[in-house]
Amino acid sequence: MTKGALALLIHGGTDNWSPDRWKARFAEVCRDRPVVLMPATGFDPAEVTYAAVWKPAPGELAAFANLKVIFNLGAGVDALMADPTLPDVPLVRVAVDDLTNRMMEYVVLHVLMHHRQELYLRASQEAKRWAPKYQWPASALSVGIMGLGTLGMRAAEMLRGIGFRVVGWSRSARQVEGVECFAGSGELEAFLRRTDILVCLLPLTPDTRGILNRELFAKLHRSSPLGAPVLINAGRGALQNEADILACLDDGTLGAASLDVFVQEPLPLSSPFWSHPKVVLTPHNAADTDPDEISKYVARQIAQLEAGGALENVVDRGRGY
Ligand code: NDP
Ligand code: OXD
Repeated sequence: MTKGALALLIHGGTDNWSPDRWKARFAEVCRDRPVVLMPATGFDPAEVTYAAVWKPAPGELAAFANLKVIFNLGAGVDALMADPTLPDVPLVRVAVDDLTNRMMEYVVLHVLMHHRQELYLRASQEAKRWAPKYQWPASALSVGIMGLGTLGMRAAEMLRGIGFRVVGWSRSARQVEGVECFAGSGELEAFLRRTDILVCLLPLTPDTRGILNRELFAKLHRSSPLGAPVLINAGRGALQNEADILACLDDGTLGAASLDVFVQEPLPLSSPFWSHPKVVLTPHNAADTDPDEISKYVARQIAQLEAGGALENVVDRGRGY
């Protein structure tokens, strides 16, 4: 008996979202079932039991009447949650070491970049200026991680290993060795007061949209060797109020920012972020989703489910992540 088809719906645009590459990978790891790259003709949508997706168009998934599971090919499910016609079947997100470690690399790179005064040093080199400044140790700074989930936990562990003081904030209370943990809106201010470098790894939900704003930046710790607190956002662009970030960089409420995500992506050419001297900008590539790793992860979960096991990393739709 032919197994139910897996439909691939990928609207990404960048290199690692090449639909043909994903199709080739899935055809290899799901040899026992048809893999259909959408849009396609000449097949019956009722034969689709699994969908593997990245930013499908709203309504696209509703065409599959016998869908059993949706596999989001990234960690963040905000684009899917915005689709009011999203079929009411389990929605699985990515949580794999490959992606987690890529994000850890990004966070460590950017925390170290600000800690080691790289913006100042590159500007000095540009100006051929030999002007060393005192370099404090990592233990002089406290890194605050918003979102102590799969990605935040790994980053926290690594930063602690380097010697930074690490504090974390999540929705529910957590206990992490060596990390001072805060939870919920009631403890947000206490968390911010202890934070010199703020790393945002939150999912985008109705509760977190716009959370990175002036009111929040004003509560960050202000008397570290950095002079002013630093923001690093690799969560989602809509977590941040971009006008507030620019104004806070300009008036010194923030000392610098590393931004991987933006309200509008690709970032419009007219954005002041492109040339802002206090901004280190990357094009939403903090942690790429690797087709080899993720297709294997999806195929493993399907095999597990069909053998009577449970799905892993199922999104709680009530929470939105
Ligand atoms: P997880 O679901 O594992 O973790 C989310 C964390 O955020 C949890 O600790 C959760 O709290 C916390 N959280 C959620 N809502 C709130 C809230 N209202 N108040 C306080 N804390 C909250 O997600 P991941 O770590 O896997 O991924 C995080 C995000 O990173 C993704 O959603 C995505 O947007 C982004 N991302 C960006 C990438 C990039 O390349 N820039 C790549 C991959 C992901 P609790 O522990 O209590 O549940
Ligand atoms: C993700 C992303 O959510 O790539 O995985 O942003």
